[in-house]
Amino acid sequence: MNRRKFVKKTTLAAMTGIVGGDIVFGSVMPKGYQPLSFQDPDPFKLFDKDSAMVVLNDKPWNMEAQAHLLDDKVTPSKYMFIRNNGLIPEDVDVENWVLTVDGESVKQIKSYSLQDLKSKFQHHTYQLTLECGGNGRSEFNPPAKGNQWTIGAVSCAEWTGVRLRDVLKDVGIKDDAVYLGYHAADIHLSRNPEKEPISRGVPIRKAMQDETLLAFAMNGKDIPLVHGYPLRLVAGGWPASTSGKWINRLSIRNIVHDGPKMGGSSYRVPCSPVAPGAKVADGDMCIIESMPIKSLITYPKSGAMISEGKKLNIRGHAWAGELEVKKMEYSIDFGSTWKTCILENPINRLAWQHFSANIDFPKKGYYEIWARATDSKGTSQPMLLPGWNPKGYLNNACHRIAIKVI
Ligand SMILES: Nc1nc2c(c(=O)[nH]1)N[C@H]1C(S)=C(S)[C@@H](COP(=O)(O)O)O[C@H]1N2
Ligand SMILES: [Mo]
Repeated sequence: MNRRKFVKKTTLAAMTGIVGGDIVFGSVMPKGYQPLSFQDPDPFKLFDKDSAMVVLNDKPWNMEAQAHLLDDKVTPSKYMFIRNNGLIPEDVDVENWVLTVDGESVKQIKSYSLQDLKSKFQHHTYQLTLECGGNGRSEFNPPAKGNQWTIGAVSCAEWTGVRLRDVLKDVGIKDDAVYLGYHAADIHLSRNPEKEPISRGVPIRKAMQDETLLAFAMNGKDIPLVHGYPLRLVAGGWPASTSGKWINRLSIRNIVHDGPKMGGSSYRVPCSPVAPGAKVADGDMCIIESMPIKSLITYPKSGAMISEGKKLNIRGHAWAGELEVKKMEYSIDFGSTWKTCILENPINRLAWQHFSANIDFPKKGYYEIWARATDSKGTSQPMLLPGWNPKGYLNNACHRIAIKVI
């Protein structure tokens, strides 16, 4: 965020929030003066995040959770990862926000105000898993450039909005439509208004699913600015890069959308496996669609100690992109043997599923708990790293935590 502009528009009350206390002599502070703590703002206060979140980058802002922070069934905003490709929009004028639907494959160009969208179409609420395609990137070798996400770039919040399908039906879509591309109000790092930081999208078949929303609320409130206020596309189960934030234009394309970050090695992986470090030709790269089967132990925190003779109750979540999770297992012997966990059904399609298990340890000492999910097609998580790819996407290796029995 441009700090100058941010400061100019900030009221004394909001400043108090950012400096983390009452500005005692605030009333005599020169107009336009920038308090020192603004020059290096506390990102946790700035975005209302828990201070145990981990900042990976500040230009643009990127922040991830730790496994134990994701213990809630529905992820609260304070534990939700932030992934920005550019700068957060500075002047969000909700009253005059317009969504335009255009492109080669619309019957006519149509525009909607937020009020139009909210009043014209039925509202729907779903819990939807959003995982960054690069979650887990930090483990690949040779290393991949980009944010070094460990395991915390995933969330499952409750989103409310209108079905994209209902809006597209109202606009009128031609038979040759193949892809939807989003355009948004965020700002390119260069501040060149001609450039978009990112403009991705989904095939029409994904756009038409019940759960694909144009959302205006998250967890029952306005979407926080950093997560896409006032309007966000939400396509659960797909790389979260397809869930465009701050949406002001949708293009219905008669070709695969070709916006920034649709081509090259962005959000694409080799169509068939390659050796680590291999160079892959553009034509041999495929766009990531449904995310792979994955799970996370969210309780206890890695490093926990328990007394000998006591059972340990573990819990967490598992998700499988477009599919359902069918089986959840854990191992305390480095994957030699596996035991079944209790696994709940999803509250709706594309929501993560909760698991738990009650574990007995044979004696004092160091253990690791490994968790492994299997999807409805029978595909299980790999125990260690899956296939290497140039940008380090889709690491769905088993999550592991360390435990000491004392
Ligand atoms: N307009 C816009 N939408 C965006 C992005 C962005 O930079 N700009 N980042 C995408 C990526 S790569 C991810 S992983 C998710 C992150 O969503 P979150 O920050 O709300 O967790 O938003 C996606 N939507
Ligand atoms: Mo992402």
